[in-house]
Amino acid sequence: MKKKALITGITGQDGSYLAEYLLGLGYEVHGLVRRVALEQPEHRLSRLKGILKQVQIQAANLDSYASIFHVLSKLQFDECYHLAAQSFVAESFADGFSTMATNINGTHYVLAALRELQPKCRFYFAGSSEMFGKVRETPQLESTPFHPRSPYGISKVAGFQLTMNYREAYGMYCCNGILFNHESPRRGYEFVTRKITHGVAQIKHGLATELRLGNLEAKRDWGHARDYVRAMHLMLQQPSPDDFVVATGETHSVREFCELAFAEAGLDYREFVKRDEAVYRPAEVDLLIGDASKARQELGWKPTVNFAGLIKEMVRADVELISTSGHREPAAVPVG
Ligand code: GDR
Repeated sequence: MKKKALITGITGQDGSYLAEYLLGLGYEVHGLVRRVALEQPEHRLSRLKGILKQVQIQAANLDSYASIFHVLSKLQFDECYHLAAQSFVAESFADGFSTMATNINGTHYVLAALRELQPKCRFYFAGSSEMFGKVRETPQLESTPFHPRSPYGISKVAGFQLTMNYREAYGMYCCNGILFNHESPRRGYEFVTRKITHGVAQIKHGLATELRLGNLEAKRDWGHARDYVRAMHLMLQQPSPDDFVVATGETHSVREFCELAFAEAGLDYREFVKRDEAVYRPAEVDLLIGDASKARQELGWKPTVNFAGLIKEMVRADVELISTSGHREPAAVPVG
């Protein structure tokens, strides 16, 4: 019998890589997609274009318990990967209420509907290194206390606690991944890595003359999304549920990312990067670096792409994208 998986957020970067990975393992893959997204399939489902015929799309909205309940009452799943969220930290400062509502209630609705209808389904929650925020120790690991610095970080702490509570209160198999930043050519244009690699490609093709960025000194532990979805799957294959940090164990500044990304295109970032006060955050997370020893030991997981390899892949993909499509503007409105 084929295993059946449900992915919320299947249209996003992680959802698309995870769907491909699970299909490769022989899973039947279903994805929850908002009905409005189905009205613009070329744009909203673009990351799934290679596998659209193999995945089954279910219309539901994270803001509606009834719509989630409806999908879970029709189909039985072995595994549920809850990736859907408002995931842009800067936007969570602009509208904390909707970030909180979607991220906290959405997680609660999925957990509550699973408990009611299929408590044996294994559940993965996409926790985040943003939960560590103003870090209490370095590097950060599973036992590091949380100190979130944004409404987004707070919403992820709440989702993490809900997931833990369903595990402890109802004996459900619920896991939290604490994923550090993970990127790829499929990253949304609003995140700093893609904003930089897309900016480099535009400058290289003569379509832009500068790139406006905020805090260049922030440091992140950046891995490749394709590596990180393997860890999500591994978490749900263990004898008992647990929480795991997923990270590379290396940290680099936004400035270093710029330096390597521009150099990949034969450019010097100092000539093009301009400071933009508007993109600074009211409260910043200055330094993140993860210790994924537990995932390495207990899951047998390790990353395969390093910082330089990630940047090279992203810059080449963006330069190529503009050459082949004449693509002048990001597919999404760039904010932040
Ligand atoms: P982050 O990712 O907030 O770490 O969360 P992001 O790429 O948005 O920011 C990383 C750092 O870069 C600095 N920065 C800028 N950021 C953006 N977006 N745009 C800019 O112009 C810019 N200039 C400097 C930021 O201040 C920040 O310090 C990501 C998201 O994917 C979350 O959903 C996820 O949970 C965490 O990673 C792990």
